[in-house]
Amino acid sequence: MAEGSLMKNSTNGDMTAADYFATNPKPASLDRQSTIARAFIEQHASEGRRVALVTSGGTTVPLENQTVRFIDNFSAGTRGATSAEYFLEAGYAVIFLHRHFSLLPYSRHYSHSTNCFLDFMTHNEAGAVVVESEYQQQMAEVLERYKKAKRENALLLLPFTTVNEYLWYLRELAMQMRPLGANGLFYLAAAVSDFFVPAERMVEHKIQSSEDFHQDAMTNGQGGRAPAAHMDGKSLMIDLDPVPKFLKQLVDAWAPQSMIVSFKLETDPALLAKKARYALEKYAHHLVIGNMLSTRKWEVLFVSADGGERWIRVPASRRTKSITGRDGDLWENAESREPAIEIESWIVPEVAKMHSQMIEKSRSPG
Ligand code: PAZ
Repeated sequence: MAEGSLMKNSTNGDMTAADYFATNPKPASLDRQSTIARAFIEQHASEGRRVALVTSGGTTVPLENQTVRFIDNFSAGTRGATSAEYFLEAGYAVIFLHRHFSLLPYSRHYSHSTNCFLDFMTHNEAGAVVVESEYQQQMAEVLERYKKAKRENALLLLPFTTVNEYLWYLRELAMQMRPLGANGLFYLAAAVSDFFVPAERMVEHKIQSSEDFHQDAMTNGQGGRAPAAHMDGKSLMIDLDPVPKFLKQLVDAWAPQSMIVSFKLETDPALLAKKARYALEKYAHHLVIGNMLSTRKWEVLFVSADGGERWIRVPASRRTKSITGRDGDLWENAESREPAIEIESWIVPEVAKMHSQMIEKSRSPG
């Protein structure tokens, strides 16, 4: 997460998952969305289809209850949205739990930050708006895959914004997916904050920066503990609590029969393999996919109990695709530079293969 230097990790004891849900509010939309998810899962379970829960994008950490300010992170949802398409292609039904307004499967091809979707359109001679001829074929292919997913009701989009919404949704969906048994897959690509402001420490109103309008820190908070954010002179002080480790709960209690794939993001290459191994041992799930912030679009590290460690890498010659915009400008920014091969087209079939092996094993125990 990208909380920056104001963040301070509170060390006031570990909160359990049960404490978390007892003290942080359930999202207003959860029950309605849960009913929709149940019907979706039942449909696919009855057809014997595998269901993947793909999480995508970054969670926010609101600093105020009536939220003006929040902490965010870099994730655009590229990994999740791209992977979701490849899971659909591999025959999965996909629940896409994503950050509201982050990239979505299929539409992601046209919502790139440096190319407006209108750049793909033009007027024909009769004045009707049509797709530019140079984009016709690619758009027809994407459209066909999108329509197929819709026809088969194979893609369910569920949005979250805050880390609290994410955690409530994750637990609820894990419970709903239990009847799928080994046919369920969790592919946790979202960038989830490790720190948060618990409800009891959240101030109600916008934090006032002017010393003339400082609230009394203790009276503006909700409960007995000091508010997580307050002004100290001209400085904003933020004191965040650790988010309880939900992966353990997911593996042991919420989805014990499903395949669980987590992602590990690092910026220091010396730490990546070590931290991925650590996560695998600590949570005892099936696969950790490690990636570096700067190279995540062309290399990932698979760490699993059965397969050990292995890199999947797009060859150097296929790491950049020159994308020329309509006005001839070349996208040079590293974030917008897209490899000629989407690495998710290799990641997802590998994950699906491991999932097949796991399902096979679950059918013939011992
Ligand atoms: O969304 P994106 O494509 O820009 O980035 C993907 C990612 C780096 C967030 C994902 O691959 C990942 O590593 N997620 C887990 C992050 C973490 O909590 O360690």
